Amino acid sequence: MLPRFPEGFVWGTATSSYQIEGAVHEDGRGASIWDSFCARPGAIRNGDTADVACDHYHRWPEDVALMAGLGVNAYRFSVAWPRIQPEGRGPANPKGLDFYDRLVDALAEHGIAPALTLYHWDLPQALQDAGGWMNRDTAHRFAEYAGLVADRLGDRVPTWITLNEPFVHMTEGHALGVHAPGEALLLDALPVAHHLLLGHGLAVPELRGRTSGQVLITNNYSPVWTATDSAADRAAATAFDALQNRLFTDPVLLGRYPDLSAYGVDGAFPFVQDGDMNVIAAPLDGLGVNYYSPTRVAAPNSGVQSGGASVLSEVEGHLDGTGLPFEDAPIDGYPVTAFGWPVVPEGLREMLLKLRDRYGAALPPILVTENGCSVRDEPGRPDQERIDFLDGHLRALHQAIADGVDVRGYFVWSLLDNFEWAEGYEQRFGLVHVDFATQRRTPKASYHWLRERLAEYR
Ligand code: GCO
Repeated sequence: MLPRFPEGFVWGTATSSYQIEGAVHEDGRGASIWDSFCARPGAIRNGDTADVACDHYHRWPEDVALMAGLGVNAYRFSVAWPRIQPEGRGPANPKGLDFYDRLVDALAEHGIAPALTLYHWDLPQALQDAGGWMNRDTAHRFAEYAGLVADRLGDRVPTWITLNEPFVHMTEGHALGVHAPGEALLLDALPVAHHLLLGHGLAVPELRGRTSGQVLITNNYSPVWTATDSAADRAAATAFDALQNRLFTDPVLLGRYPDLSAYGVDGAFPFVQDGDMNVIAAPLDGLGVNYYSPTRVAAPNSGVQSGGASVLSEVEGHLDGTGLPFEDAPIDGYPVTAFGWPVVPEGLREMLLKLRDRYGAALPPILVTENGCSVRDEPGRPDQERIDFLDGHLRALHQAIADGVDVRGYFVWSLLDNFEWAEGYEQRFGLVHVDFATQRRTPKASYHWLRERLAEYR
């Protein structure tokens, strides 16, 4: 048995449009930066694309039935901007909105509350061609898009998440180039951070005018550990923490950027215009926390190496020679996922306590909007690693709540095995196995384990 969670706790699963929908040319959908990135030779492992993915665009009734069978009371999904505005601007494509309209109504029939993410990285290619998030105008295009979606769905969606993980989108997509749009700008990508935040801030009033639902932003948070207790390593950890955990949180909760002097950024960014920070700090109803693993860093050129695993493993090779004020120091002594990420349930509690202590009264209620693990799933072999992962993290979450952190819900990443970005279909995060050759869905042992736990709460 798991410990009892507060009355009314939200239990959900999470997905994203590009990772599950497929149907990339259907019903007027325009090209996204991920369609373009997948076409780059060598960009995606095994040359995989999300042209079909989980074929959720056609199989969504079956997937809603899987959620209902699991017993969740919420479902976090994202809307594909290129389905709503194929060129990123102008009137909405009715067929694009119709898809999400049907999905939202089907969820309601099963008592499943939608948690809608407006942007999970699939920018219309036409906007990228006009500069993408390096172009300040994209922030205004995002606000327009948010209004069109809320016009149609505002009456039936109680939870709105503007952006998913802008930190990952900025760093992996624009600084290192290992995600779409494949820009390797390093610190010249900082305008992307500001324009993503500005888009968030401009979208909030567009939502407020069209929905009574709660509005959040979602970041992925990682407690930052040091390789040693040296002053140099502690400075490296402070610098990395400013990037990963503060760059997209301080502005929205405190109205100011964190200290980025370790990155040679002194004073105000030249691309910040008067009034921007007030727009970005539009009051929120909640903060979305994605948690996977802690990060351990050392001072550059410290030579600290170990046989351990790292959440930075996917980009480690791209960090060399960047002149960044930190380097990756792998973590030893913990089980690791198939992705090579250390499994540290206590890190979730540590991060939630850090957020509580760092932001105090400025911290709104929290939704854990993603938590899960990749497992080398084999048909017929129970995914006990995922059961252990979920059990451990839910116990750590329960302890954080007992410590006084106001957490309202938890979403498992992910309902389905899906397209894991540059890793293609190599990494399986689903509670439900997907045979991508046949699209057959098979609930895993973890699906049944979670179903039983949720039944205990009813
Ligand atoms: C992220 C994204 C998800 C990933 C998941 C596993 O956090 O990177 O929100 O799209 O698939 O986190 O990496």
